[in-house]
Amino acid sequence: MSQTITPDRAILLSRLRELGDVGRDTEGALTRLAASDSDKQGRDRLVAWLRQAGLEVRIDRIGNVFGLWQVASTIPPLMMGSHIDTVINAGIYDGCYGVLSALSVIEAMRAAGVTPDRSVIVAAFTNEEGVRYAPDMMGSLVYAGGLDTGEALATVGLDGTVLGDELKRIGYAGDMEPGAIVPSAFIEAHVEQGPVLEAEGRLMGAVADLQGISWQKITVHGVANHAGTTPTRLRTDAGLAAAKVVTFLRRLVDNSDGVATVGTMKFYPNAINVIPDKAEFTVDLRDPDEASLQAAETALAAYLQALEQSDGVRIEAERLARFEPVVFDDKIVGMIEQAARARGLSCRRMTSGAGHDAQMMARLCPTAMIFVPSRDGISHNPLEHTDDASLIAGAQVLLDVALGIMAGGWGKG
Ligand code: HGY
Ligand code: MN
Ligand code: MN
Repeated sequence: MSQTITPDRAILLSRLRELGDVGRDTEGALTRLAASDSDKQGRDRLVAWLRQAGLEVRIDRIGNVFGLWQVASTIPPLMMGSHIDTVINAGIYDGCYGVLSALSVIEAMRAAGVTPDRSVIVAAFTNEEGVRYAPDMMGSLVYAGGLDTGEALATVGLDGTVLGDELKRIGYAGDMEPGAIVPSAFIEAHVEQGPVLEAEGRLMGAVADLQGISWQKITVHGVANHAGTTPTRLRTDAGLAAAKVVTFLRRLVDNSDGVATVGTMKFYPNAINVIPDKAEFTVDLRDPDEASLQAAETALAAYLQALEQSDGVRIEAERLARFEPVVFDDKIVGMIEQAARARGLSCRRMTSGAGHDAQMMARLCPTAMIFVPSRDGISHNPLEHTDDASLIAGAQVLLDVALGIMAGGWGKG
């Protein structure tokens, strides 16, 4: 165990807060959607820190940012990281903690004169949140070969922009081929974003697996009509049909391990005295079990069909993202548990409810995640918070695991 080497607490915490202020609007809400101006500002800040740390900065064609500590070695690099794009009105820890703790680990190693047996890389993947451009985890999905780069760059966003054009506009359309560097291992530190660790009084999570994700966009077509003159029995109300789907989904998951979320909904023409002739909304289904997730998708499709009959509406469903559950590398998960316990930190194995870049990197190399507790389990919300001691402890465990991977000759082939 590395008794002497510890990440610089003050620098990690101040960078988290500094990056957390990049992209705040006049009301103080933090939003750094992928490839937006505020994402550019965040990326520029990160690149400056990477350069200050003496790392070589590379950008790949999907805009993923890498800081490389290059070491001559036949062993593939160790990569750590996450993302710095955010949802709308976000907290400051989701993603950024994983990137900045990885940077703090590299800086601590270099300051301690560590001679790594391989290159060490910090990664910040493009568009992990998928709010502006679907699917989520897009940059790491492309990096891991799960989505063609050209197809990803051609993605049209909610605002009608094209991702590739936006990456060019913000100066992050790089030339490195995604996937060019296949790591010997990838580790992502992240805030839990859920209630488990805090509820159990645990300080660290060794993430053993991650649940499956299904995103769809549903469009319901009805008939616009006068809100006052149209008798109920003569209505073809797209808004009512959409509302029925929302309550159906809640009933569907009530007695299951899965969850369902309708996070966006738009009515057209969106006027107080017009029966909506169109409703557009998204459905986010998650389940740790693939068969249950498929069953939920099938039940939803059947319900939509029945709704077309009962309500006389026409319904279209478009798939936006679909990722099966992922199991992380058992050995690295074990190393995380060991490192936590060696530091006297209570730790438990757990499933990630959220999607992460690690689930994509697991397609490329042995991968695992470290969770630190989220206060009240809140995330994707400005109230998102993790106490300083946990943030530092998680970075310490990341450092210890990174050193352990190298000391153990992991990936030597
Ligand atoms: O959707 C997710 O779980 C992640 O925050 N992108
Ligand atoms: Mn995240
Ligand atoms: Mn997130």
